[in-house]
Amino acid sequence: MKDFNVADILQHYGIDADSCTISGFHRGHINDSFIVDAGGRCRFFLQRINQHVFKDPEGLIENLIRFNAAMQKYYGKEGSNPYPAIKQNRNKKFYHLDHDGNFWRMMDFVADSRSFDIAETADIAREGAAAFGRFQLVMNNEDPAEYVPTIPDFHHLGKRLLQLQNAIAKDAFARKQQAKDEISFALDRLSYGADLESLLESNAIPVRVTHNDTKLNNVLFENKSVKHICVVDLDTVMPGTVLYDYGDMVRTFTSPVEEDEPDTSKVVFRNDIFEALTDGYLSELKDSLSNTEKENLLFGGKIMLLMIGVRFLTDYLEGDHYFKTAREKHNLDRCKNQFILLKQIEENEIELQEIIRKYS
Ligand code: GN1
Ligand code: MG
Repeated sequence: MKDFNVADILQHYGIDADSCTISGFHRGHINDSFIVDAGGRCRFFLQRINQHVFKDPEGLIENLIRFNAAMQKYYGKEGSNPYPAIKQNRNKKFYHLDHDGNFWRMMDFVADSRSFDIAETADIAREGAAAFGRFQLVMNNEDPAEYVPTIPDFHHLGKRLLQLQNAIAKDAFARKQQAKDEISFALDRLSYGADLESLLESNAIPVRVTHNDTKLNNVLFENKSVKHICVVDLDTVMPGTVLYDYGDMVRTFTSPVEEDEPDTSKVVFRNDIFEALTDGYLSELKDSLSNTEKENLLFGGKIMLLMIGVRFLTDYLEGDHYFKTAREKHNLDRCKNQFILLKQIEENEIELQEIIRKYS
C-alpha cells in the first residue's frame, strides 16, 4: 500500500492522530483501508476510494447516504440499526477530498464483529446468505433509478467477454501462452453472455438495488456466535439483479479454500454448503422473488463464476492493473479456481436445481 498522510486526513475529521492507533486493513482488492482506534474510546474504518475503479466517488457516497437512510428506516423501528454511520468531516461533507485528489470516507467501526474468508460450516453459509437475503428484502423497497451505477456495466457479461477478447488480441504482456487453457475455457462459453442478455432484455428478471459483491467476507458476524450483524463493502450497491448476488455467494461460499488458492486440487464445489446458502437466502426472500428469478438462480452462479474468472484472466493478460496482486500469476490462479467451480456446477446441474427448488 502506498504511504498516505492518514494523520492529515484525520485532522479534517477533528481527530488527533497522536492519540490513535492506525493499522492497515488488507482484505479487499480495491480500496485502501485503515482501522483507526481512538484510544479505545471509539474506532473508525477509514478508506481511500480507488478512483481507477470508481470514477464517480461523489455518486458513490450519495448511494451510501441513501442506503443508510433506507436501513435506518427499516431498523430504526426496532431502535437498533446495525449499519455503521458515515462520518462527516469538519466541512459537513460525508467524504474528504485531499490535496492529491484522493477521496476518503470514514465510518464507525462495527464493534465485536468478525468475518469469515471460508464457509467453514453449513451454519456460517446459511447465516451469511441470510444476511444478504435480509439486505435484499430491505432493498426491494428502494427505487433502482435513484441509485447511481458506481461502475457502469459492472456485471455486463457480454462486455466482460469482449474485454477478454481484446486483451487476448493485444497480448500486451506476452502471457497468452501461459493462459491458453483458461482462454479456451472462457471462449467456449461466449453463449452465456448472450443468454444473460436475452434474459434481461425480456424483462423477466427485474432490476433491483443489489449488493453486487456478496463475498462471504463481506458479512459481519457477531464475535461469539454465528449470527450476522450486517453486510459491508457497499460501494457497488446499485441497480442489478438477484442473479448476481446469489451467484457471487455460490462463487465465494462453496469452495473450501480461498479464491486464490494456488493448489487447484483443493478447489471442490461443496454441495452441502450450496444447500445451506440457498436455504439461508431463500428463507428471507422466497416470497418476494418471482418464479423466473428463482428458476434462474443457478444460472446466476454460473455467470458470476464465468464473469469473475474472465475479469481475473483479462487483468492477468493486461499486466495486473485492476486487482491487487501479491505474486506472479496471482490473477491466473484466481481465474483457474473460478473455472474449476463453474465446471463442477455444469456437471451437476440437475441435482443443484433440485436443491434450489426445495427451498423455493
Ligand atoms: C473485488 O472489494 P473486493 O476486493 O471484495 C471486486 C469484485 C470481485 C472481487 C473478487 C469493485 O472485490 O467485483 O468479485 O474483488 N470489486 C470491484 O474477489 O471490482
Ligand atoms: Mg468490493
